[in-house]
Amino acid sequence: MGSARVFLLCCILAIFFHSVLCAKSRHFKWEVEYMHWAPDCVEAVVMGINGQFPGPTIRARAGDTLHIELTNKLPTEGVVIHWHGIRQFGTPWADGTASISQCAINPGETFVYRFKVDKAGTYFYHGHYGMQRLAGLYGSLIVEVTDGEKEPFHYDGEFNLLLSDWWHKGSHEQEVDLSSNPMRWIGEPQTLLINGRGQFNCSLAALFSNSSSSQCNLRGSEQCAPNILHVLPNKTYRLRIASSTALASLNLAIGNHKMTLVEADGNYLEPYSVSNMDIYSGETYSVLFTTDQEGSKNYWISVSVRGREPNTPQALIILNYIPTSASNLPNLPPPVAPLWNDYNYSRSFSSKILALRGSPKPPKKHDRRIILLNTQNLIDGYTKWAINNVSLVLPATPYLGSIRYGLNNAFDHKRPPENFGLNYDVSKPAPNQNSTYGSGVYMLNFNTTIDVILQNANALRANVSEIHPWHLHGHDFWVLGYGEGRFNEKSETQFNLKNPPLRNTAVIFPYGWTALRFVADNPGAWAFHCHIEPHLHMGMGVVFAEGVQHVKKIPNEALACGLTAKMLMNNVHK
Ligand SMILES: [Cu+2]
Repeated sequence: MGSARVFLLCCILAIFFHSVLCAKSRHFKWEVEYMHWAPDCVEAVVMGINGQFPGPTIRARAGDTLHIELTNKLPTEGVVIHWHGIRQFGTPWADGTASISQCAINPGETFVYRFKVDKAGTYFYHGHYGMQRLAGLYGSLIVEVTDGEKEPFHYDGEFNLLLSDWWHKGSHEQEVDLSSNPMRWIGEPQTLLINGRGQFNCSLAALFSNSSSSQCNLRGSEQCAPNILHVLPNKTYRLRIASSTALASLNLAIGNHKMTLVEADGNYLEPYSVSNMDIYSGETYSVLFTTDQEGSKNYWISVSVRGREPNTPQALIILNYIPTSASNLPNLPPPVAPLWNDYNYSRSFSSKILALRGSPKPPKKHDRRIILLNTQNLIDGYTKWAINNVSLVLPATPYLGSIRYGLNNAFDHKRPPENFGLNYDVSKPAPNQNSTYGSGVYMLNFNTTIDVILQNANALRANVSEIHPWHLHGHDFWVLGYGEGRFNEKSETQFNLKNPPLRNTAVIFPYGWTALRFVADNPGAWAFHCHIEPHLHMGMGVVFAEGVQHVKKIPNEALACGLTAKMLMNNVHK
């Protein structure tokens, strides 16, 4: 019997006997809608899925195919959902990026996201149109190892923490604020949320805080009541952590407990023991901790802001040792994060994240190196972020369709710049702060090795340089290294080619550079952008495309806008 037949037979058996021999298809029907909710005890309007906020958690096994039938129940705006960290091999139209992989789904319409989750790990999903992530469109996506496979570590139980930040001002007003002249910055979030829950007008740990905040008086059934993690003594637990924040960089700690990082962005790490950890927007982690502390007490898990002067209280939840009552508040103060601007601490933390021994290694050499300068600029007085002095404006026709079908005029055909001026001083505000809008694409030769050097610089104001976590769609990249100041050819000696971690998100520190390497082996058009949503909204991103001629037939539903819609109509009428 041929292997194809064996496979077919196996699948048929699987369907009949619910056997676990083959990968499964998992079907979901989702409706996205606005709804009233009180994520931080203050009633607001959030974007929910099937009446839930955050959206439902998807659990699947590596190799499964997900079918998510997404209906847009928003009254007047489009929607898409991006499956963050899933590479979409063979299904680039399911990446869920408006104007890049597909047309936004119109109100009342349905789009089916059908794709394979090929690699075990901790992932999440979120809106990728306008500022819909800030509005609350996100949820967890967890891919377990295939039956019979084992993780390279042991644990007795697991918890899932989806981190986000929350503003009381709605996302539409925020969008207008950011696009105004002068720009009105959205400011720091009112509340940090863990699994969509936080407390704005009270504190779980008021006992220990110097502020005048009152002790929360929650019964546990409120929408803002914290999740409590119930654990047994002397066991090892896995915490799956994902940050969907629109802005905040975070630090997480568990009172009195050490944590061991074992997975990041769906790739295994050399075990790394820490007492607290930084988490940037777009990153995911798995950490292990052992409940080896005094069992008659409970402990705080705290999440704090880093990298920006904090104006948001810590988010807190309780680690409850069974059989101690969960209503006994911990008697020690919640763990405090390192100082918000202690970047040496952040750099040291990030540079110790390394791939597990035996992980795939990067190619030794690159075929092409693209250097991307990150600056804040002005265009006709409007404040923008720009990459090599080009601020990204997304076109009306998604790139995937326009490149695949050779539709000229869908976007700028001028090649975006590969580098920036030799004399540019990254430590000072730019002498010429003006830049331009652009929609050009970095066309990558299929199967070549690309180095990207992200170069940070001074923003518009003197002595200001911000953190930017960059996220690549469609690929994982190796993080070859971080450095300070301007990257030059000698900086290459600092590259780690031995055990660099594979990630899909990597941060650039103030005034520094970060070097990434990836193989352009996934036919499609892919966003690469700062994961801080207001920064992306202000133009902080680029688009890569490779091997688009190898992309199979794109579903018409992904093309029903702009020039591709015209093309479809002409084809029908011919
Ligand atoms: Cu940014």
